[in-house]
Amino acid sequence: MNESEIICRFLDAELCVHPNVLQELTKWKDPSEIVEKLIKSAENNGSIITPDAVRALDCEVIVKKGKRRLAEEYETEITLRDVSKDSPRKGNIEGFVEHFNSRYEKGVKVFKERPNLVDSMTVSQVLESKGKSEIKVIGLVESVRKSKKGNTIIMVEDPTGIIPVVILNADRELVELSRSIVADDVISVEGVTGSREGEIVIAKSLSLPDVPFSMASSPREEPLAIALISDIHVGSFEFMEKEFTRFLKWLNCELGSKRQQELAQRVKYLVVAGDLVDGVGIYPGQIDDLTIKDIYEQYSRLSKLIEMVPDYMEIIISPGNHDATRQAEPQTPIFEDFAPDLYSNPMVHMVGNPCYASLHGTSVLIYHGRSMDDIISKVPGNSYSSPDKAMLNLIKKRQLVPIFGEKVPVSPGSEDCLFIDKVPDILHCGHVHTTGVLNYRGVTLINSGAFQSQTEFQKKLNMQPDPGKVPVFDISTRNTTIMKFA
Ligand code: D5M
Ligand code: FE
Ligand code: ZN
Repeated sequence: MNESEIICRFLDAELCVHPNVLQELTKWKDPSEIVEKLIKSAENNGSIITPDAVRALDCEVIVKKGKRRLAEEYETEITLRDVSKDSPRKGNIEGFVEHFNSRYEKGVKVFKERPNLVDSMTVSQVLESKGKSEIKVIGLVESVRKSKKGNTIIMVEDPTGIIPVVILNADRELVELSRSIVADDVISVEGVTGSREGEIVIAKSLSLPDVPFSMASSPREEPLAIALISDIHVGSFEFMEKEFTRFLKWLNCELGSKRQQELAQRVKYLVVAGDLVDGVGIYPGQIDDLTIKDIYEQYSRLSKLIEMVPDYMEIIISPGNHDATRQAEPQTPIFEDFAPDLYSNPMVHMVGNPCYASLHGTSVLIYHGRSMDDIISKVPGNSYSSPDKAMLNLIKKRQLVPIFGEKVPVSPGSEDCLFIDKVPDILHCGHVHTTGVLNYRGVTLINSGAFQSQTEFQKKLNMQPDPGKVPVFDISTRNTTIMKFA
């Protein structure tokens, strides 16, 4: 019903309508129901429909329901780059060689954007430089160890050779920095060569590819927001269905304070970073922890919940280690046969893990975050209680899976598509079931927690999840609000 249709309907009923009421009515998706109610209520109450008449009818609830949400007024702007499709995967030794060569090349490219590293040398050039001289070199870390005297030795290699880089114990600042360096990091070293038993480099400074200062693209004017979730674990005994339903109600602007509902009506995008269902056969004894033991039924239940998301939103779904797709990263999207109802939902975009999504000009790098288990257990100073700080390692190293050969299986390809070649506005992870938000040089690092309470396994490990929270990123202010549903 448009404005003139509304006026005509009231005129037919021999009624006039106050301009403020008319203005309100035209904002509603389908005002016909309320127009009829107003006509009926006016039968004994005079001939003008006033704002008071609307209030007297107590139809503000209907008003809210029928009203077009702010996010509905905006056309979708979405582009996806699913890196699992970037380069062919090769599961052989040659594939791994190409993969790590590509990691090195991508690292060099980032470093060479810095004016002071344009003239960096190759390892063989360093080995050939005679006597004591100042050098700059970029390479992959082959290993990190302590010498007998307690100095740190990092073996740095590139396609031309390998050289030990020594960090003297006295250099406390550099020692501290080196504690976060792991094998296969791409690093740059500035130092001096010293030759006693073969060439070595004494490091003066070390750096990771990192993020340039002031990377942030200019914020958008649209008053839209992105809600970020992960680790729903439908099918698990610990899936928090009540809290998840509260989240869905909030998305529908049916729950929360006025301010919270104002935020809800600006949500245009919902991003899900993996572990949608609990899956089957993920860990020994899991069967005893499942309320839904059939994976098809788990996805079917999840799809029903996802259908409750308002229809003007776009939903991007990326898999995690509990989902039905290959386990090696980059992961392909959840297989269609397991989740047909997600594939047939027109609001849903099924992508791989990781994936770059540009949502109204805001770039989101979605990665489930399995590598964070290794970061937290191997790199000093990281913990499950600060997932955002653990994510700092990923963005500084510009690598989603820094540690190879531990918890995360990697599918090698001619390109290392786990290297972060485009710095995103948001890096979104899940997996560790704790929530955290951190701003780093214009990049917002967000871990979206979970909708699963503590499992038996996590109890044994004394892991404390922090479930039922949803970070919501405002694209115009770049602020993140954490909504709590637990
Ligand atoms: O993982 C949720 C968190 O719990 C993540 O940090 C790993 C840890 N976790 C859960 N189950 C296991 C097992 N069986 N071994 C080691 N670590 C585990 P999620 O991917 O949701 O299971
Ligand atoms: Fe999970
Ligand atoms: Zn996980």
